[in-house]
Amino acid sequence: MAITVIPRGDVPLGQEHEFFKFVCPPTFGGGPVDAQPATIKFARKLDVMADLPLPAGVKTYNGGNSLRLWLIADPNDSSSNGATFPAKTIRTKKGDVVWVDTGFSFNTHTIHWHGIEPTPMNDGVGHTSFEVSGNFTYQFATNTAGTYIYHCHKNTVLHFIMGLYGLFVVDPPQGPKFAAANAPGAFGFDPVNFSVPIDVEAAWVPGEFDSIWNDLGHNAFMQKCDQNDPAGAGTFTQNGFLNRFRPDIVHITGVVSVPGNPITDPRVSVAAKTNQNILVRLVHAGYTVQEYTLGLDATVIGEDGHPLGVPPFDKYSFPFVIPANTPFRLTSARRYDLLLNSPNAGVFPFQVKFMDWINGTVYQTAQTTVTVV
Ligand SMILES: [Cu+2]
Repeated sequence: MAITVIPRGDVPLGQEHEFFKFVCPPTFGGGPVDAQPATIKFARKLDVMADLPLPAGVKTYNGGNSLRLWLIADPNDSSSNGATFPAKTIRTKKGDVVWVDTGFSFNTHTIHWHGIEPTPMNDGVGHTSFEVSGNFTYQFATNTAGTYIYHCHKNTVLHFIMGLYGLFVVDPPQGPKFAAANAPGAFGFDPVNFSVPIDVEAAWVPGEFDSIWNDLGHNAFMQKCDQNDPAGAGTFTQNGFLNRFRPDIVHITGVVSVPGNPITDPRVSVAAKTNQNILVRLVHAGYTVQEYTLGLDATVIGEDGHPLGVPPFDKYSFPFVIPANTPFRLTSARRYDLLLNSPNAGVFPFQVKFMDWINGTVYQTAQTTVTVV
């Protein structure tokens, strides 16, 4: 398949300064900036290369049977190098001060803590702070219970799609068997702590690959970084095709979908009993518009890392119900915390349509199920 290289547009005269922040992030490393005592510590390592085998019936654009991924590993986990896709979930409690000792063994990278809102020095957005070479200890507080993601933010469109991301969960103070929620009269709601108990927890993280991108190097199409000519044409992102995203392989939580076959892998399909509280953390990890349809009523109790209707913001939001079989959509990096509870046994389908973000073309559809017995 021929790839059309898209020429970079000219920077309009007089607007050069608006692009200055995208010029040449410096590199930096070391311990935490303005260190505070940590209440919890993690370690992560970037990037570990691994091949994701493709199931029968799925191939790359040139007939390959696997995708080369760049992964975030946990160096303290000896199983399979600690490298998984998506990366291992980081889990803290509301009120924690978190240190993440991060080592970068290849190229430069960052980790962006999406939605957690650390200080700029700790937020891993290279173009507003620095890219890390060697190692850096990120430090931040997790003050709001909810669902987040962490991901590399260097040459972001490419490094994200190549696999450099994972889930980040902030539990309410009572711990991981609870979700922050405002649900009077339902789900075993605790009006003192504004929480509900969780019997079964799952994560649906639908994402996409454009397998043509799989052949690219870490710095593909990045600017040439001439510090002495910050407004020169060569200093901006170069001609390329990272703005031409045509996903040909899709997955839910790292399990590649075979078109027409619902995913049965227990990392994705959900099993519960009648009247149990099921919390599904639905995380959009791609660049399409994703349209979801679930065969059960779902109460959205949290959105983009914020519990709905929970003080101190209870005046401004409230949980809402998405009725069964009603399509709903999310866009890149958005998250819904879905609370399910079925009084009836059954196998309930969940479907994701991956749609072009400009013209709505459906590239693929992935399915899995919630089985209630
Ligand atoms: Cu990276």
